[in-house]
Amino acid sequence: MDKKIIDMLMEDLDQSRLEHTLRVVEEAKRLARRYDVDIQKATTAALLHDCGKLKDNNNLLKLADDFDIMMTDNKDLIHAPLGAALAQHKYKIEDEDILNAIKYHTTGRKDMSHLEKIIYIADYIEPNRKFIGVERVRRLAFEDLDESICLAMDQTIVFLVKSNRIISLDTIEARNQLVSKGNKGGSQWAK
Ligand code: DGI
Ligand code: FE
Ligand code: FE
Repeated sequence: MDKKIIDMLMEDLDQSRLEHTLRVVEEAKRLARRYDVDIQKATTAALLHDCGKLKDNNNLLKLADDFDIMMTDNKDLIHAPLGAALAQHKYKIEDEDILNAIKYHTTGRKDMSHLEKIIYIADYIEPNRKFIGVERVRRLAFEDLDESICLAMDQTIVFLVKSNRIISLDTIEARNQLVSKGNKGGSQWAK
Protein backbone atom coordinates (compact mmCIF):
# COMPACT_ATOMS: atom_id res chain seq x y z
CA MET A 1 0.00 0.00 0.00
CA ASP A 2 2.85 2.43 0.83
CA LYS A 3 4.50 1.59 -2.50
CA LYS A 4 1.30 2.38 -4.40
CA ILE A 5 0.95 5.71 -2.58
CA ILE A 6 4.58 6.62 -3.32
CA ASP A 7 4.09 5.80 -7.02
CA MET A 8 1.06 8.12 -7.11
CA LEU A 9 2.90 10.86 -5.20
CA MET A 10 5.73 10.73 -7.76
CA GLU A 11 3.24 11.94 -10.37
CA ASP A 12 1.87 14.80 -8.25
CA LEU A 13 4.82 16.16 -6.28
CA ASP A 14 8.21 17.47 -7.31
CA GLN A 15 11.34 15.63 -6.23
CA SER A 16 12.22 17.85 -3.27
CA ARG A 17 8.68 17.66 -1.87
CA LEU A 18 8.79 13.87 -2.16
CA GLU A 19 12.13 13.75 -0.34
CA HIS A 20 10.73 15.99 2.43
CA THR A 21 7.73 13.65 2.66
CA LEU A 22 9.94 10.59 3.15
CA ARG A 23 11.87 12.38 5.92
CA VAL A 24 8.56 13.23 7.62
CA VAL A 25 7.57 9.53 7.37
CA GLU A 26 10.74 8.47 9.22
CA GLU A 27 10.21 11.10 11.92
CA ALA A 28 6.52 10.19 12.28
CA LYS A 29 7.41 6.49 12.72
CA ARG A 30 9.88 7.31 15.50
CA LEU A 31 7.29 9.48 17.25
CA ALA A 32 4.58 6.82 16.78
CA ARG A 33 6.82 4.25 18.47
CA ARG A 34 7.56 6.67 21.30
CA TYR A 35 3.91 7.59 21.92
CA ASP A 36 2.26 4.27 21.12
CA VAL A 37 0.43 5.40 18.01
CA ASP A 38 -0.38 2.94 15.21
CA ILE A 39 2.74 2.90 13.01
CA GLN A 40 0.88 2.16 9.78
CA LYS A 41 -1.55 5.04 10.35
CA ALA A 42 1.32 7.39 11.13
CA THR A 43 3.12 6.23 7.97
CA THR A 44 0.07 6.72 5.75
CA ALA A 45 -0.72 10.15 7.22
CA ALA A 46 2.91 11.27 6.88
CA LEU A 47 3.13 9.98 3.30
CA LEU A 48 0.04 11.97 2.35
CA HIS A 49 0.46 15.06 4.56
CA ASP A 50 1.67 17.24 1.66
CA CYS A 51 -0.13 15.41 -1.18
CA GLY A 52 -2.00 18.69 -1.77
CA LYS A 53 1.27 20.48 -2.64
CA LEU A 54 0.88 19.72 -6.32
CA LYS A 55 3.75 20.68 -8.60
CA ASP A 56 1.17 21.89 -11.11
CA ASN A 57 -0.19 25.09 -9.61
CA ASN A 58 -3.10 25.45 -12.04
CA ASN A 59 -4.28 22.02 -11.14
CA LEU A 60 -4.04 22.94 -7.45
CA LEU A 61 -6.32 25.96 -7.79
CA LYS A 62 -8.80 24.08 -9.96
CA LEU A 63 -8.98 21.13 -7.56
CA ALA A 64 -9.36 23.44 -4.55
CA ASP A 65 -12.30 25.01 -6.34
CA ASP A 66 -13.75 21.57 -7.22
CA PHE A 67 -13.59 20.50 -3.59
CA ASP A 68 -15.08 23.82 -2.38
CA ILE A 69 -12.02 24.62 -0.34
CA MET A 70 -12.14 28.12 1.04
CA MET A 71 -9.86 30.39 -0.89
CA THR A 72 -8.26 32.57 1.69
CA ASP A 73 -5.59 35.07 0.70
CA ASN A 74 -3.28 32.48 1.91
CA LYS A 75 -1.68 30.04 -0.50
CA ASP A 76 0.36 28.28 2.21
CA LEU A 77 -2.72 26.89 3.89
CA ILE A 78 -4.70 25.53 0.91
CA HIS A 79 -2.55 22.41 0.50
CA ALA A 80 -3.63 21.00 3.86
CA PRO A 81 -7.43 20.82 3.34
CA LEU A 82 -6.84 20.06 -0.33
CA GLY A 83 -4.53 17.22 0.71
CA ALA A 84 -7.22 15.79 2.98
CA ALA A 85 -9.75 15.91 0.13
CA LEU A 86 -7.31 14.22 -2.26
CA ALA A 87 -6.39 11.62 0.37
CA GLN A 88 -10.06 10.74 0.68
CA HIS A 89 -11.15 10.84 -2.95
CA LYS A 90 -8.00 10.00 -4.91
CA TYR A 91 -5.99 7.87 -2.47
CA LYS A 92 -9.16 6.30 -1.04
CA ILE A 93 -8.29 6.81 2.62
CA GLU A 94 -11.34 6.40 4.85
CA ASP A 95 -9.82 6.72 8.32
CA GLU A 96 -11.02 10.06 9.79
CA ASP A 97 -8.01 10.38 12.07
CA ILE A 98 -5.61 10.13 9.12
CA LEU A 99 -7.69 12.62 7.11
CA ASN A 100 -7.72 15.08 10.01
CA ALA A 101 -3.97 14.69 10.54
CA ILE A 102 -3.50 15.79 6.92
CA LYS A 103 -6.11 18.55 7.11
CA TYR A 104 -4.63 20.16 10.22
CA HIS A 105 -0.92 19.46 9.71
CA THR A 106 -0.05 23.10 8.94
CA THR A 107 -2.15 24.98 11.50
CA GLY A 108 -2.90 22.39 14.19
CA ARG A 109 -6.19 22.83 16.05
CA LYS A 110 -7.53 22.40 19.55
CA ASP A 111 -8.25 18.86 20.81
CA MET A 112 -5.74 17.28 18.41
CA SER A 113 -5.50 13.48 18.48
CA HIS A 114 -2.14 11.82 19.13
CA LEU A 115 -1.83 11.07 15.43
CA GLU A 116 -2.55 14.71 14.52
CA LYS A 117 0.10 15.89 17.00
CA ILE A 118 2.69 13.48 15.69
CA ILE A 119 2.22 14.54 12.09
CA TYR A 120 2.25 18.23 13.02
CA ILE A 121 5.53 17.94 14.89
CA ALA A 122 7.18 15.42 12.51
CA ASP A 123 6.68 17.97 9.73
CA TYR A 124 8.20 20.69 11.91
CA ILE A 125 11.30 18.79 13.04
CA GLU A 126 12.25 16.64 10.02
CA PRO A 127 16.07 16.68 9.70
CA ASN A 128 16.22 19.27 6.91
CA ARG A 129 14.37 21.98 8.89
CA LYS A 130 16.87 24.66 9.74
CA PHE A 131 14.91 27.49 11.39
CA ILE A 132 16.03 29.07 14.63
CA GLY A 133 14.78 27.16 17.66
CA VAL A 134 14.15 23.89 15.83
CA GLU A 135 16.76 22.01 17.91
CA ARG A 136 14.86 22.64 21.12
CA VAL A 137 11.56 21.53 19.56
CA ARG A 138 13.32 18.41 18.24
CA ARG A 139 14.50 17.48 21.70
CA LEU A 140 11.19 18.27 23.36
CA ALA A 141 9.22 16.25 20.80
CA PHE A 142 10.47 13.01 22.36
CA GLU A 143 10.23 14.23 25.96
CA ASP A 144 6.96 16.16 26.10
CA LEU A 145 4.83 16.16 22.95
CA ASP A 146 2.43 18.93 24.03
CA GLU A 147 5.27 21.21 25.13
CA SER A 148 7.03 20.71 21.80
CA ILE A 149 3.86 21.65 19.94
CA CYS A 150 3.25 24.69 22.14
CA LEU A 151 6.78 25.93 21.43
CA ALA A 152 6.52 25.19 17.69
CA MET A 153 3.24 27.10 17.54
CA ASP A 154 4.64 30.10 19.42
CA GLN A 155 7.61 30.16 17.04
CA THR A 156 5.31 29.92 14.04
CA ILE A 157 3.12 32.73 15.39
CA VAL A 158 6.15 35.00 15.86
CA PHE A 159 7.35 34.14 12.35
CA LEU A 160 3.93 35.00 10.92
CA VAL A 161 3.77 38.29 12.84
CA LYS A 162 7.24 39.23 11.58
CA SER A 163 6.24 38.47 8.00
CA ASN A 164 2.91 40.31 8.37
CA ARG A 165 0.83 37.22 7.54
CA ILE A 166 -2.62 36.11 8.70
CA ILE A 167 -2.59 33.71 11.68
CA SER A 168 -5.09 30.88 11.51
CA LEU A 169 -7.66 30.81 14.33
CA ASP A 170 -7.05 27.06 14.60
CA THR A 171 -3.43 27.78 15.57
CA ILE A 172 -4.47 30.39 18.13
CA GLU A 173 -7.07 28.05 19.68
CA ALA A 174 -4.62 25.14 19.81
CA ARG A 175 -1.90 27.28 21.36
CA ASN A 176 -4.28 28.80 23.94
CA GLN A 177 -5.52 25.35 24.95
CA LEU A 178 -1.93 24.13 25.44
CA VAL A 179 -1.04 27.20 27.52
CA SER A 180 -4.16 26.78 29.66
CA LYS A 181 -3.01 23.21 30.37
CA GLY A 182 0.28 24.54 31.74
CA ASN A 183 2.60 24.36 28.75
CA LYS A 184 5.23 27.09 28.68
CA GLY A 185 5.84 27.60 24.95
CA GLY A 186 7.72 30.77 24.09
CA SER A 187 7.50 32.24 27.60
CA GLN A 188 10.85 30.54 28.23
CA TRP A 189 12.64 32.73 25.67
CA ALA A 190 15.30 35.14 26.91
CA LYS A 191 13.77 38.55 27.49
O1 DGI B 1 4.12 22.15 3.73
P1 DGI B 1 5.39 22.31 4.51
O2 DGI B 1 6.29 23.37 3.93
O3 DGI B 1 6.11 21.02 4.72
O4 DGI B 1 5.02 22.82 5.99
P2 DGI B 1 3.64 23.40 6.52
O5 DGI B 1 2.49 22.66 5.97
O6 DGI B 1 3.77 23.47 8.01
O7 DGI B 1 3.59 24.85 5.94
C1 DGI B 1 4.51 25.81 6.41
C2 DGI B 1 4.11 27.17 5.91
O8 DGI B 1 2.80 27.50 6.39
C3 DGI B 1 5.05 28.24 6.45
O9 DGI B 1 5.33 29.14 5.38
C4 DGI B 1 4.26 28.95 7.51
C5 DGI B 1 2.86 28.75 7.03
N1 DGI B 1 1.87 28.75 8.11
C6 DGI B 1 1.77 27.94 9.18
N2 DGI B 1 0.74 28.31 9.98
C7 DGI B 1 0.18 29.37 9.38
C8 DGI B 1 0.90 29.66 8.18
N3 DGI B 1 0.61 30.66 7.35
C9 DGI B 1 -0.39 31.45 7.70
N4 DGI B 1 -0.68 32.47 6.89
N5 DGI B 1 -1.15 31.25 8.82
C10 DGI B 1 -0.90 30.24 9.71
O10 DGI B 1 -1.58 30.11 10.73
FE1 FE C 1 2.49 21.06 4.52
FE1 FE D 1 5.38 19.06 5.01
